[in-house]
Amino acid sequence: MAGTERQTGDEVLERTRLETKKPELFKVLLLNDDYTTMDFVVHILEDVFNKPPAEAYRIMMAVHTQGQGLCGVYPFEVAETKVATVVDLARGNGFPLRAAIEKE
Ligand code: TYC
Repeated sequence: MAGTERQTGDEVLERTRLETKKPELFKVLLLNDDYTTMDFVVHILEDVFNKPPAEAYRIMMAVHTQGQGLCGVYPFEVAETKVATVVDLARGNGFPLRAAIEKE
C-alpha cells in the first residue's frame, strides 16, 4: 500500500499524531560588554524582540549586571535570524554587542 496510511476494511487510519511534532525551541541570550550603550540595547530589545519599553529596560539591566539575559525563545531558524539581526544592527552602529543561542 502506498504512503503511511493503514487500511482495515473500509477504514483508513491516518497517522496524524506523528505529523504534529513540536519544533525544538532555542533561547536567544544577549551578552554584556563594556562599550554598547544601554539605550542601544533597549532599542534592540524593543525592535528585534518586540519587548515593551519597561520590559526592555529590565532585560537590559539584567544583562548589564549579570552578564547575560533571556530575550526570547524561538524555533532554531527564527533564533538564528534574531542573532544575525542583532549583530548586523550592532556592527552597523559601531557596537560590539553579541547574542547567543542555547537549547531550551
Ligand atoms: N554594559 C553596557 C554599558 O555599561 C550596557 C550593556 C547592556 C551592553 C547590555 C550590552 O547586552 C548588553 N554601557
